[in-house]
Amino acid sequence: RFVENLLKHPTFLENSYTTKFIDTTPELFDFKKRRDRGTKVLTYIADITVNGHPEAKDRPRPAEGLRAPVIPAPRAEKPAAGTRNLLDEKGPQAVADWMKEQKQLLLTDTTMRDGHQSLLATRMRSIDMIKVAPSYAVNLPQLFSVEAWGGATFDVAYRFLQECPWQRLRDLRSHMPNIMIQMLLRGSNGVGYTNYPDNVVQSFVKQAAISGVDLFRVFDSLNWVENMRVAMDAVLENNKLCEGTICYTGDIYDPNRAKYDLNYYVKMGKELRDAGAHILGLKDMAGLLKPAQARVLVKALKEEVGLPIHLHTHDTSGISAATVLAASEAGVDAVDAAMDAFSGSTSQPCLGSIAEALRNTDRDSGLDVEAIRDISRYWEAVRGQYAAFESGTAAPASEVYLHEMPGGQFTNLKAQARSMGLEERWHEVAQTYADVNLMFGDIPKVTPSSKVVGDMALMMVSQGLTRKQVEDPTVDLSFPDSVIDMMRGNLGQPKGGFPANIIEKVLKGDKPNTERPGKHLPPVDLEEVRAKLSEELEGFAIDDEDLNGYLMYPKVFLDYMGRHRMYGPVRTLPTKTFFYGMEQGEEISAEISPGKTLEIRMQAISETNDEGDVKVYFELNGQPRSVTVPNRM
Ligand code: PYR
Repeated sequence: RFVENLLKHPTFLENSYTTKFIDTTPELFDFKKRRDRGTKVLTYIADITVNGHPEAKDRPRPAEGLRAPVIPAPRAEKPAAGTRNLLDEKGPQAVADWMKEQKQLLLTDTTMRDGHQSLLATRMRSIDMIKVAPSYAVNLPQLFSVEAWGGATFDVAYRFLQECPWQRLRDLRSHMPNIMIQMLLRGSNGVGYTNYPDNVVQSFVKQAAISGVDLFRVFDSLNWVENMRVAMDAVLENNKLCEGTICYTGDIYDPNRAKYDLNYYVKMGKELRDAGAHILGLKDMAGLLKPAQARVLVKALKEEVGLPIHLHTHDTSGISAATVLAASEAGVDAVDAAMDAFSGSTSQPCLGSIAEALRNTDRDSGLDVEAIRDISRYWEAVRGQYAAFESGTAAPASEVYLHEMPGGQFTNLKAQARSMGLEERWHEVAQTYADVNLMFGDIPKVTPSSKVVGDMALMMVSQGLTRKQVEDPTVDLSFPDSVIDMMRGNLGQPKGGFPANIIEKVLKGDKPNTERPGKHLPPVDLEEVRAKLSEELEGFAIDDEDLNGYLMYPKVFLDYMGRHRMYGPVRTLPTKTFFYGMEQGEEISAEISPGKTLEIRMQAISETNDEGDVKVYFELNGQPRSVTVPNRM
């Protein structure tokens, strides 16, 4: 009865238990028998069918009669050699040299990382990516890279999708062996929101390289190169491509934002080159880079830094394709775009349209535009299944030039505002976000600094505070933890530091650390952590992927493991089943491991009994099975 007891326990219902909780709650263990994976998966389906998925149940549902995603037919017999082959055969410097020799504009597809991070709150499941990966390999081998890992996808996989992010990476790697897989790495913040000890960052990068990342886009949320070196060195040590990245903010033409002038970016570009970057990334995370400025900036960076340049932007304003085309004319080497169905709005500009715009010009991407459309049709049907996570942003918005929120944060912050009852006051949140930025000294805003600005803005709007009041030394305030942490120097330093008045107010006289945060963090004893974790998980063998996942997000990882023990490999379920359960008479199949497929038919659901339980009847591979779950509705 372990599962039933656990399902009923109030802490489980809050989705906040860990395996420690299981250890310290022995009443759950009066049923010890190990259950098979089939039963675990049926338990999950039964629970979601009866009670709904907590993330999806009060949100819009997918349209009735939604067409199933169709995997595009192969257009060649086997995958042609691509950038991954070049990297493996000749090494990272050869890829960078090759980039500079190309006439065509190289394109990265971001659909599997930033596309859904920016449009669907990062909720895309691995199965939807892995199914189409072979089509990329065969039909679009000329893609420069596929951004498919890192950023927010890492913790969201564990936290909300009940799947292992490392397994996603390995599966994509094996299904798409010829195209480079690219990840977004937040420098010393890894794929988290805080600075990690140097050896944790090094260990994470090494594991990511082993599991399948070829190109690491490394940035720092305050554009502090000093805080990027550990991560960049680790990439170089693992013989992978290091894309040292500038985060673009402000406007190089705006005299009021003179801090972020052309010289600022050129200087940073040179620092990154000198730190060993193979490629210079230009990450316009909010979509602020305007076409004319892109032309000037790209030209200057190309001439003065000398590295190939890879541009990333967002279409929140609606004019990012113009920026991309201007950058292309100025000689940018590679740009990010998202497959048509996952482009526009807070995501990247449209890959198919960029390829079309350049067709028959000297920068023709060489991609098969029909293959792009095939794949985009697949993504269109996939996107429809995630209606619950759409933000409802209906039109481009020039307001982005006021608030400067990153595309990956915009929809999350809006959801946070909604949950605090501030949805109707969104434009106030936007203005306050801009005020907070200036109050903090005008900083780049990208994970995690963007979260700090967002936390402060939401606090000010909800408490009716103005910038003047916050800055007033006579007004006593308690600041969000993230603000205190940043002012202590734990995310590093922006150009010129944080303003003295705000440090004084937030830290109440304490002195901040202005050195690199990692310098003061002692190394973690990795083997000791592994042994303790294994003990906590009752002897479960902790491999390097699990260890690195735990080091990034200890509690999130333990919660994931606890649920995994109960629900088994639910990542193999179709997306509709994962979020909505099954209907009576419906049949699905799930390949839980290579060659082992569960054929599941849902037969019936009983009435709720006196104990509040419901019995759900299935056929599993032809055999009748039933599962009892509590009715919590
Ligand atoms: C991330 O770090 O997740 C961004 O998308 C910037």
